[in-house]
Amino acid sequence: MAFSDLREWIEQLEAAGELRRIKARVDWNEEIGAIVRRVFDLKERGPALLFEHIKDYEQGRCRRLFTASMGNYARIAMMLGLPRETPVREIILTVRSRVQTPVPPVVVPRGPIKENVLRGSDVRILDFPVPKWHPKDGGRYVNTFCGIVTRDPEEGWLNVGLYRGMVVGQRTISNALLAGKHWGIIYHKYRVRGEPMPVAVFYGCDPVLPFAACAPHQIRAGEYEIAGGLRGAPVELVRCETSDLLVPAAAEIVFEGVVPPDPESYREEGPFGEVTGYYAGISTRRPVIEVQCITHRNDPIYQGTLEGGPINEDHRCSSISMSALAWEALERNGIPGVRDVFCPPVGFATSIRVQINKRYQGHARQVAACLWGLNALTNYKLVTVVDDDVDIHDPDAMEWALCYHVDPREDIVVFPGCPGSPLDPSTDPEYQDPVKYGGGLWNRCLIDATRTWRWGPRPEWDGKRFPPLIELRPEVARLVRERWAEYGLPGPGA
Ligand SMILES: Cc1cc2nc3c(=O)[nH]c(=O)nc-3n(C[C@H](O)[C@H](O)[C@H](O)COP(=O)(O)O)c2cc1C
Ligand SMILES: [Mn+2]
Repeated sequence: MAFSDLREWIEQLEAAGELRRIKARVDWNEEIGAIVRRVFDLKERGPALLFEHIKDYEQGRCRRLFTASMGNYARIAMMLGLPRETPVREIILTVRSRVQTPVPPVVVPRGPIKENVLRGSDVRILDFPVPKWHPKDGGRYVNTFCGIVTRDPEEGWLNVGLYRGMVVGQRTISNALLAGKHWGIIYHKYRVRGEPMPVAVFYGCDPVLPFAACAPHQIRAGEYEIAGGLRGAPVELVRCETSDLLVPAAAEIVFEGVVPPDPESYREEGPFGEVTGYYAGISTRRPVIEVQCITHRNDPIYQGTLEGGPINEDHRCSSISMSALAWEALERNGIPGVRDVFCPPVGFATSIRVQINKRYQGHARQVAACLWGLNALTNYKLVTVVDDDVDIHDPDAMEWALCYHVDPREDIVVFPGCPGSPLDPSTDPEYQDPVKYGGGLWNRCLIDATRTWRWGPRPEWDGKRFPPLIELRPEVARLVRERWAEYGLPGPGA
């Protein structure tokens, strides 16, 4: 089930008909971004992409760019070693259970990542085919689908996160290094000591690694262990050349460097076409990675991704991870009757649907209160709760429940003043100010689309709380199913 490296993953995708090699010459400047946008818009039908002929990179150190491999649920199932047709609910349950059994990484003496070691003037970020993804991006974003490794200087644990970063010089990347994220917490400790923070960025490996790196798992010393759990085998790591950080032994490319503590070193970053489908922010001075050493495999494959909306590949990752996280939290906190949990693959799990076997009138509010109390500060803005006969993966069924189970005055509850995402353009720009609020500020909303218990059972409703649901008599349903072909109607007849 575990993929030893990116190349094995690409091979498997190709064998399954899930990959397209683009041999036509394409421009890194907006053309690749535009192609990926169209491919994500194909939704489940969009393939993974390997660009093999990129303008200005025909002869260079790195000729190829891989992207979009998480662009449908079939490939996320493949990543986990599940059949491609696995229902989304099963994928979520698999991630949920595997995350609970982390597997520690192993350190190995060498790996293909050390095939080439570059220092000094050989260190040139733009030797790699980094796209300008969107027309109004402030520059070429090199860190989009990678793993950024840092180590807590006090406690010693390694963090791997996925954070955007823009090329601002031949050896310099300016980063959205936010205080609340794990590398932000670690960076703060280095700054207090007045020391540079060692950092390593890896590109191209078993896809469970970036998948784990972009979810807010709370286990400290986490993402390598979580990735090990997801793949059912330890991740093999090697030591960096310039620090004691550890990176995947079979990664395609690694940038090693430091983030200086001094705000004088900060450089302008942004704007960036973001996860919301809108450009985020004006250009802001932010901490930089100064790259000191590059290691890479022979004929390396660079990996990146396009943000934007409505759906992109990391939305799919978040949809699975954040559903799994929420489901686990609801049950751990003893909330009864949770039957299904799903964040549609739009945005950063901004909307979540929960299906319950309703036990009491306040049940949906209890679900929402639990989700809003979690550390997932920038997720779950909109919570919709339905009864256990409404399929949360079926948009029509959801709409039906919204239409007829919701009294807007009673069942829509706004919980104001919560932490939220500073990227959300529907909130007052004032509320998006991370300096003032320590992050964004959200008014969150619960739609309780379960059938209400405000009034009691009634005799004309067969003693139930709601009028009788129109359902077929089982024997008639069976008869019609059996005679369907005889009627000459299309489809299997349910
Ligand atoms: C393509 C992509 C870009 C991202 N960029 C950023 C970013 O610039 N800054 C940030 O704080 N989080 C960013 N995230 C979200 C983080 O990956 C996510 O919050 C993750 O949980 C952070 O890891 P941590 O919990 O170890 O800090 C991005 C996610 C993806 C998929
Ligand atoms: Mn982390």
